[in-house]
Amino acid sequence: MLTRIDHIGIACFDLDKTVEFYRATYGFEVFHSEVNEEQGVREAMLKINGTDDGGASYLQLLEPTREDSTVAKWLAKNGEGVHHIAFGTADVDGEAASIKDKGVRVLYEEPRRGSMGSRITFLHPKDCHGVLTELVTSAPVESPEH
Ligand code: CMX
Ligand code: CO
Repeated sequence: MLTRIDHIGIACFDLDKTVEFYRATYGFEVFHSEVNEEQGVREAMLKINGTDDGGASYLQLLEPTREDSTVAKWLAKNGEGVHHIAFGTADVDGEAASIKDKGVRVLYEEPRRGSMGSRITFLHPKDCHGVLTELVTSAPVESPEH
């Protein structure tokens, strides 16, 4: 089951300036930031709200780290804007398999590493009415140390 909008991915040329726009305009703060070399992005996650499945919904601001990355290619063609949407699920493997059975191309054989230790895969935008769609299973929340 897909149980939340996990995030909306927004491609930008300058991550720091875009983070500042979201802070100054809406008051959203950076919840987490990291570089994902495999995906070729530097990213900031802005937490918007918690969700009733125990997860949360974020904006994911993405700046490319190299010219051959998917986001750099997309920015060169389209300019800044909404790049993908991501649905959250407790079972990314099962969801990817059942969506694949429906004839939608799943881009990865096995889920890869996403933000904050999550496991992610993508569905081809041409099979999803023009929307690049990501599936996410968040990393388990670590229990506080006693
Ligand atoms: N949204 C909608 N359509 C898109 C798209 C997007 N983000 N990216 C590409 N397309 C469309 C293009 O417009 C193009 O359509 P036309 O043929 O009609 O012009 C078609 O898909 C092929 O595009 P392309 O520019 O040739 O790009 P590629 O086929 O090389 O790559 C894709 C497209 C989806 C396979 C690639 O972007 C990909 O593997 N994406 C998944 C990984 C990713 O996006 N990582 C960054 C985010 C990481 C994260 O969220 O953590
Ligand atoms: Co994403």
